[in-house]
Amino acid sequence: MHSRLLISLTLLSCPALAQVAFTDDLNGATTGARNGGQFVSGGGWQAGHQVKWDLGAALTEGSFSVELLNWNPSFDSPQHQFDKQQILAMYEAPHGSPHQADADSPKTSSWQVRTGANYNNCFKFLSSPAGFTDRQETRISRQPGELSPAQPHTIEVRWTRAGNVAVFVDGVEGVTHRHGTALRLRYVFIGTDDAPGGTYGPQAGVIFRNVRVNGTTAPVVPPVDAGVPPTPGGSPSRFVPSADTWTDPLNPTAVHGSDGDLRTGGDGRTIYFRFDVQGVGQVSRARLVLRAMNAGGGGDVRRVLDTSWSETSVTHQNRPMPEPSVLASLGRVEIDSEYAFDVTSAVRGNGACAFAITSTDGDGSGYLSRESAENRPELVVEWSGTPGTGGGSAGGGPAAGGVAGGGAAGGGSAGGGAAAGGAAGGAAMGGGLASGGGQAGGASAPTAGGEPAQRIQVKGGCAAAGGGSSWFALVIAMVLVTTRRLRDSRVRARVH
Ligand SMILES: [Ca+2]
Repeated sequence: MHSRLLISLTLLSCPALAQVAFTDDLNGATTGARNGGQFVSGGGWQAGHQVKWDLGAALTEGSFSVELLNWNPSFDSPQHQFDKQQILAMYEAPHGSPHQADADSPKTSSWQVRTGANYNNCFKFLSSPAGFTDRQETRISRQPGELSPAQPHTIEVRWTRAGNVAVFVDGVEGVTHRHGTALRLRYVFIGTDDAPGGTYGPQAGVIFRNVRVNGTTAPVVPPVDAGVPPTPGGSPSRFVPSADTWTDPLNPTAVHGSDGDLRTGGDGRTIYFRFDVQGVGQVSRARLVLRAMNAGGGGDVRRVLDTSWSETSVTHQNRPMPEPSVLASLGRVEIDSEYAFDVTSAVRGNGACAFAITSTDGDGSGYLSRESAENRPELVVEWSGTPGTGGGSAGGGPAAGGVAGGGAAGGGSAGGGAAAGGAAGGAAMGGGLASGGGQAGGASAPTAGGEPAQRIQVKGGCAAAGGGSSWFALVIAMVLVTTRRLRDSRVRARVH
């Protein structure tokens, strides 16, 4: 153990880069997002489903280790309920699926350890810094009974800036893959993978404990300070949050302002954003654009009048309370897809504005934060007229119609019938992503501004808040931008 630790420390010494360390004993609690499974007496977590961690930044060099109890990867093990079963993995992107990593554009890094009756007598190790074209797979065999399920076994993976990645079992090297470029790894998964349709379930009976990740990250994440100047040249102006965080009633004093992802859910987790809008004129439309990092209920967005809070101190106990009225809602969101809440009625001009997202969905959901290296949250403000300096966020009263309705700059009416749009969007989310295939072709349209992604307008438009139910009277706009390119079914078939 000590020799391996020494090797890791030597490997990682690089004074010019930031050190990142992550540990989780999985002893009755986890710092990761646990979805199913259970903790066992004596320490450890057993699938169920999955535990996922976000390291907050991609590691270009590092080591990962985890201890496995009750692990029997022999081909005849009763733990093998299927031909292929997931043990653990790391990904650069927030999804946990090699299928998706292969289809990413630009290509992203991953490694994965999987077992099952298909993999000779032990497990398969897969690594790739750049999708399918650079992936390597090795089936690592051991004699039946050589790995005793009654004993703890340690799986360790080390990757270097030179592009080498190696897997060890109990300190014994299984294989080293040599790639042309270094991996960039950020998200850790144990248990089920996130393949669309749930291709690989967890290996039954394995108990995970003592997860350890050490590493260095290249200085690729730009510093994020308060506010970003508006886009030169006028509308639309795009702002990243000057603050974002989330609060958790299960950890009422926890501060999550530096997290890479923001979480909500039916247990009361609440996401907060604050934007400092500058240099805009007459606002015709404002959208809160977010990248989902796991699937679940998208939630309801409300305005928060208090804009004096700090992401470094907000907790569940001292959180600012949102207004009662819902500005916009999203149904189910899918992983690694982009969504927009229409918040036009709460953005009247320059100044600070804040929002909160809650969800009653037990599954909850999560979005990337401003600390993310890319795909950060944005407030996209369409406006016309002369840029001003005054204004501020929308005052009281649901008088949104007057502001948004005129909307010369694309006022945002969905037209075409919300019912039709909603049906098309539902098909795109459920069918397109769940099947692992492309987007629903009929509903897509080119994105304004020449962005490579496709947008599917589900429903949208602007409406004044009347006296009726806020759920139906207020604006709901939703744009789904999948990052998935249309996939070649041949390539997908080869992934298996
Ligand atoms: Ca933050």
